[in-house]
Amino acid sequence: MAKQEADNPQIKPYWGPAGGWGSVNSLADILPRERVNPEVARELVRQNKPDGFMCVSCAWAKPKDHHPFEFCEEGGKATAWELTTLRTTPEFFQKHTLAELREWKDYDLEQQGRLTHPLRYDAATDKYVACSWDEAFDAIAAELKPLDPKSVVFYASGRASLEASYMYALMARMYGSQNLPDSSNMCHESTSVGLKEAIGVPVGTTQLVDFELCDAIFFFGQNVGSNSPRMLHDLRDCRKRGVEIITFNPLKERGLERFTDPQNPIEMATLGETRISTQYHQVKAGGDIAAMMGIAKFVIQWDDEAAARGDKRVLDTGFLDQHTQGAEEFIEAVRRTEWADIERESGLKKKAIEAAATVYARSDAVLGIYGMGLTQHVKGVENVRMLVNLLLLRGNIGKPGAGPTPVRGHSNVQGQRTVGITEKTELAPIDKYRELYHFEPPAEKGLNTVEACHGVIDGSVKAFIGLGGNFLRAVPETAAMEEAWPRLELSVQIATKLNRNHLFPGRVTYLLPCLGRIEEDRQASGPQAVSMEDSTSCIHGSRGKAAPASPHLLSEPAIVGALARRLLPANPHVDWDAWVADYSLVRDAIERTYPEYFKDFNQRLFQPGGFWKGNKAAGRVWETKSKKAEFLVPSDLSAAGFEDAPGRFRLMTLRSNDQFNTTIYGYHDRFRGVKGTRDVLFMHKADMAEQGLAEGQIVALEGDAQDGKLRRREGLIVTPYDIPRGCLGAYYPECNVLIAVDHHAEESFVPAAKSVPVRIVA
Ligand SMILES: Nc1nc2c(c(=O)[nH]1)N[C@H]1C(S)=C(S)[C@@H](COP(=O)(O)OP(=O)(O)OC[C@H]3O[C@@H](n4cnc5c(=O)[nH]c(N)nc54)[C@H](O)[C@@H]3O)O[C@H]1N2
Ligand SMILES: Nc1nc2c(c(=O)[nH]1)N[C@H]1C(S)=C(S)[C@@H](COP(=O)(O)OP(=O)(O)OC[C@H]3O[C@@H](n4cnc5c(=O)[nH]c(N)nc54)[C@H](O)[C@@H]3O)O[C@H]1N2
Ligand SMILES: [Mo]
Repeated sequence: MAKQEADNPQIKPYWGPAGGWGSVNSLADILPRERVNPEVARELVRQNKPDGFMCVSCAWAKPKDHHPFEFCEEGGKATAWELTTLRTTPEFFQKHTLAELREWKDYDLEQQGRLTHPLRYDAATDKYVACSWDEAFDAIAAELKPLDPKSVVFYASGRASLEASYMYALMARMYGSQNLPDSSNMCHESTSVGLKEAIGVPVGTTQLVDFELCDAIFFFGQNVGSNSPRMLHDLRDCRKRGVEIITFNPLKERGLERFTDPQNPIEMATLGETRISTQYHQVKAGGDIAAMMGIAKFVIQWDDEAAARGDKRVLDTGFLDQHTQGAEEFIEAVRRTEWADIERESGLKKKAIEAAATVYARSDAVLGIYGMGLTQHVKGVENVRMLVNLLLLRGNIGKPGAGPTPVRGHSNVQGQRTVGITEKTELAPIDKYRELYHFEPPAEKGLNTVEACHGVIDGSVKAFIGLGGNFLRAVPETAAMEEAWPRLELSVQIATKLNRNHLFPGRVTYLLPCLGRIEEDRQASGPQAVSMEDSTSCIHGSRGKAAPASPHLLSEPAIVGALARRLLPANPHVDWDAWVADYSLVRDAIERTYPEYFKDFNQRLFQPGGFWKGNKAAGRVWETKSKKAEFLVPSDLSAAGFEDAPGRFRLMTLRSNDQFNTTIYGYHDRFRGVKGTRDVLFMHKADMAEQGLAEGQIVALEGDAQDGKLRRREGLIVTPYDIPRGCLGAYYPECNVLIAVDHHAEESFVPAAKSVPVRIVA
């Protein structure tokens, strides 16, 4: 397929709802482009259903009582993307050197279609050439054996199944490496750290049923219309029950404003729509701690007044006494905080915060839903802790209809952490590994994503294995990372489509094509199923039925098993071949390793709605240091982690409605009114005037990290937008070049992609 240029840029406001006809049209647009085969229609009906396959897009929960079509626009696009009939064959690679392909856009690379053959990089011609699987595995094992395992990174991108992930983590540790970062390190690691410290579990405490029981939802920094559209059904049902939805987001995201259900013929025919948010607060990027402090301040003030009158208290004092630690200190800190500071740091007026606090104070069961708008900040962990503080004040954790509800990204990112893909020793099942497989796992902490980037740049990382993903494109510091990558001794990528990371070879380089989840996975014992864990800790089986994109593809478990067998000394306690032949044996191993989560794993694999792994905090058992739920006094009202200064802006790097992370489906961002381009800089009109910029003017951004390094992104179109003063918006991954690798969340090391200090260069 020929390269396709971005068409005719057009930027104008979008007035329609999320979902609706726009969503059907957008799907109708991508299906022919991907030249999908007729199987797609059949597969879409099986999506997210018991005994069907679990969507490869987001991790939102899959209901027990499903809709006739349990997929959304984005899930439909993801399915079409995987089932495309386009192919990236060895002939394609014969025609193009990597130097040439590095000039292509992300969109054009993936648009070539599915990879079909295992490939080796040939430095003499600067091309990939087809090779046999045996050659690839032998060469990779031969390269890895002499290396210090601590210099090898085993990345995972959040999509691979529980079975593949368990095997991958075990292989890495048996080899001697605990360098097991995954996309979670760039995403919800602030959740995993913050919730664990505060309430003793690294994940949200709620399930789908809590949407039926809540009476208010506080919604922070998550773009539901683009990134987890199936949740719009749950939100709409909440609205129909009169649940108040209070949203905090610098941008007026359409999915949080209005929704027309594309699956409801009456809504479609009448253009009926549901108003989603009942209050919409355009908080400054990094302003959520301040906003939540303001809400807490009102709640505490009203509680003082109620106590003085002898009325029912506003704080849940019984809960605070019995279940929490640090409440007095936190309440004192809230009392000390000045309104002027809250207003300045949140960008919100006291009156607006009072309106939100009023809803909070009168609701008995509140969900706190959030995404990257909280986690991807220097104070991302404190953002999460502050949301917990707020929920704890009124006992909103561990009761029906209430609790923190992080919206996870990749479809199995939470599950990968559950089954051992983690760089943290305390999260690895060390004792079980010893007991079941008789080896001594690495004891010291492995590298997270940021540390792995440092290692690539400083040369201490010698080899990189990627189980999916597009690491080089997803991480910060693009220029230095691309410059350093070719110094790797070994670069191995397991992937379904060609992406930019693949165009940066190491000394030895292999690109290994794998089956996608929608495709039939046939092994010695017959067709296999795999499993994943959704955002609400429910585990689902998934069975692919579509014909594989090429006869030369291997499944992810088969690739990991084959490599492990060559790399590791024989161990009578691990039969990799038997596991590859029958994945139910891997599930047995997972059950033996984590009996508390995976009891009767194989029997429950296809339980409708998934089976719940359980959650201590949901039952008010707190596995924290103090054995109570812990308050935290935030260290700062701003989550940005840097001072404001004249000419310095907070850049939010965003996803469009036409992408899945680094996979670019197209050049439209329907909800934000952008057509035909991704080179957009969203900016407040008053800031434009102050900077002397005109609409449509082309500018560059420069990183303002104050470390003496030049980081620059050219060619952005200045676009007036409804965005708080001092904040800018532009698309990820093209703007990652502006992010310093050291600009990350404290403690969790999540790159702080939602407040990047930048300057505009006209
Ligand atoms: N179609 C599609 N689905 C996806 C993905 C995709 O790329 N495409 N990606 C998947 C992945 S891996 C993930 S992690 C999720 C990501 O899903 P989200 O968590 O929604 O992530 P973003 O799109 O980065 O947008 C975050 C939202 O936070 C807002 N925001 C930015 N800064 C702040 C702030 O300081 N405070 C507040 N309150 N809000 C802020 C932005 O305006 C935006 O609406 O989606 C998953 N699902
Ligand atoms: N500036 C900025 N940077 C960010 C973010 C941000 O908001 N702003 N978000 C961060 C977040 S939340 C995340 S999760 C990361 C995402 O980082 P990654 O997970 O590394 O990136 P993806 O774009 O999801 O990976 C896409 C590639 O995965 C491969 N792939 C797709 N399906 C499969 C499969 O079934 N198996 C295998 N083996 N490969 C497959 C394809 O080859 C495709 O090219 O980016 C992070 N980076
Ligand atoms: Mo993510």
